Amino acid sequence: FPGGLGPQPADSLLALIGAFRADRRAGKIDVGVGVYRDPQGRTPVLRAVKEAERRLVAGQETKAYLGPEGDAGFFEALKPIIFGDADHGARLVGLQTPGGTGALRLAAELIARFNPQARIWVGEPTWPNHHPILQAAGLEIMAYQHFDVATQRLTFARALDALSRARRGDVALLHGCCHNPVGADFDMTQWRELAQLMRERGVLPLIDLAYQGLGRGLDEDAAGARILLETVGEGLLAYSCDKNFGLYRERVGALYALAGEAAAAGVVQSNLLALARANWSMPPDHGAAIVRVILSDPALAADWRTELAEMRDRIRGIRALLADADPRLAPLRGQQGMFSTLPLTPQQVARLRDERGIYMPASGRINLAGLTAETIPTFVDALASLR
Ligand code: PLP
Ligand code: TYF
Repeated sequence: FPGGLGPQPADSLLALIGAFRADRRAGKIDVGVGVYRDPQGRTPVLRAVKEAERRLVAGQETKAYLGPEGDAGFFEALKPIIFGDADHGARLVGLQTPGGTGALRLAAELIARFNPQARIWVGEPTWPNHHPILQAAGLEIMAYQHFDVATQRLTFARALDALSRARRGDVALLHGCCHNPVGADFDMTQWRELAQLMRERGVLPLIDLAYQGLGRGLDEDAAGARILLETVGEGLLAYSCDKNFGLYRERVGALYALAGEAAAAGVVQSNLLALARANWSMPPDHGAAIVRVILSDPALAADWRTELAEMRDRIRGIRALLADADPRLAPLRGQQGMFSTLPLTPQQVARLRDERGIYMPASGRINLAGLTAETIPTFVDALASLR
């Protein structure tokens, strides 16, 4: 191999999976990698998913290629969930992708194609994979502060300030809901203000919607994305079904592109298909087929919504218990989704792991679904012991 290769750091979140498994202490607590867990600590396959899989095994007649766009029925079936009543007609195009990650990567490559000078504005902190994905496509990242961990407050003025410095043709990456890693979402007034500013400045939204339904509800969690697309009139939306359908390893996602006019949408679509072919040719089928089967059967879809609501309610319950247990954790009540980031130093995070068997990334991010009513007192006590 050429000598230019240097070793690369492991993914800090995925590395926690192995470290936690290797720990033999009873009572260890995993608030690391972001998968939903039930009160028994399991990440179960949803009932509707099991049933859809049964139907697929029994009824699927071919495994022949589908094409770079993937499962068109899946792509269509998600539209009302994501976009609600809005009918964008031929202005809305896109394709199935390998997870939300694949959608983000394709979006970044599309941006680099249509505007090589585009800079992408990213609120910090953000999901650790955002930077490498965007950089891999050659985009220049413009970072600004989204949230202050010490005070647990959104720094909305900084977002407005950043976007008012954006150039026409720049892009803003925004978490649609359940911000990873800080749990702090914009309210509707803030979404409208951001959307208006982006419209005025000619800044294109790239919305990362990876947790729809795990915050306040399916429609509520898409409200910000809908406002942005409605107001700006154009945008990209990278979607993941891996959390809200519990399909993680099946890699189920989609990229939606809303163009100003149908003719432009057609050109965008041909570029997306070309980019997909050059990356993965076609996305994996199984997970998207599961989602299509669920959403095209009202009874299965209703059962999925029920289980999704159970997951959401459990996470909200954990937030309330933590907020009640210690006044310093009170801000967590108003945050959304699986994650919050606690104001801990990497040394304190290491102490929690070594002394108490509590696992989280060095950033202090916690996955609230890793806690239960039974483990919360232990967890809160361990936090208190640090001070
Ligand atoms: N975006 C965010 C904010 C995420 O947390 C994740 C998590 O994995 C993704 C995108 C990617 O989702 P997927 O696992 O479907 O690739
Ligand atoms: O942030 C998380 O924990 C989830 C899961 O490379 C994840 O988004 C973490 C790292 C990664 C892929 C998925």
